[in-house]
Amino acid sequence: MKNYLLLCGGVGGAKLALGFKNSIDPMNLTIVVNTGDDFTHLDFKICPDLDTVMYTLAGESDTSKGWGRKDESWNMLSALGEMNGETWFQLGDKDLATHIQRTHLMKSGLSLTEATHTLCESFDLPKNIFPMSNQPVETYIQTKNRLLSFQEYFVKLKCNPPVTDFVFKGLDKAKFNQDLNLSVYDEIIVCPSNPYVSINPMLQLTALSQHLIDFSDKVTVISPIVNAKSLKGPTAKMMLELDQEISVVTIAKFYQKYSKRIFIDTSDSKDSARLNELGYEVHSANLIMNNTKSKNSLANEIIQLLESR
Ligand code: FO1
Repeated sequence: MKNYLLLCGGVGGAKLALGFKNSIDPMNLTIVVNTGDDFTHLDFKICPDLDTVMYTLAGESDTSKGWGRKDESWNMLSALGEMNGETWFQLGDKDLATHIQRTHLMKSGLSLTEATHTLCESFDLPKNIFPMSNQPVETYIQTKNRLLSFQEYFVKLKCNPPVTDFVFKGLDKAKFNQDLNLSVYDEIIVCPSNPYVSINPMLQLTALSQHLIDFSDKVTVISPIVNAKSLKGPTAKMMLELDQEISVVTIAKFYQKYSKRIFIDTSDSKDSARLNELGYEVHSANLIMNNTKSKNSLANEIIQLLESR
């Protein structure tokens, strides 16, 4: 079995990561997660994408919302609201325990990777989930009038302000996770996550982006655009605001220097020839992962193809 590295954002990426978890030995799977959405809220260190991946792989996620924990209660948030505290970012009681524990672990000196692995252990998960960096990188959204922090844009303003650009702070100090050795991976999968705000922060880390450029034959992109729409979240809306065509072609152009292979949904097959022209080997599959079977079968299709390469 080959060694697989998954580059993963939140909800869409976590679904494919679960398909991989169900299909291969954890020894052969490493999941690197975006931390550009991380922020400090009410003095807690919150890592939404790491938690989405961790909860999803542990079978603990709220699958209807995509984020947070299943069977959640909201007593703390209600009590906080009664005190006129900040409730725009909804923290469930069980989810809050994760943020309390992570903040405590990091204040006592653990790196984000070590804190993530301690949390993974408590969810009976192997230690194969890694933050993209142990140093903070913060995603900001440039809108016409204002530069917004990611969660202000995403949660407080519900992705409403039109986007003109993306800004990443902290890049002068941040390094791609130095606990990982990129040369051990045979195949690198770009999960169906938002290219602009979930994968882009990782591509700002030179060691990773240079590796992807140097080994682009090992990199397979799974499109987050299906039937010319976003699978989830604001990808299509952002494309429109950036004057880009809402299609798999825009995804392919975004990753052109990093990848030579793309999986698109069968509903987008009409664009195959244009993707070939951009230098891609194109594979069609069902990319809608709305149940365990479809998550597993997409992961299996990708694995079967790449094992035979
Ligand atoms: N997303 C929301 O749309 N509203 C929320 O109130 C919210 C709370 C929240 C709490 C913990 C957590 O880990 C994630 C949370 N998210 C919430 C999701 C999250 O902010 C975004 O999905 C990601 O940052 C984008 O990948």
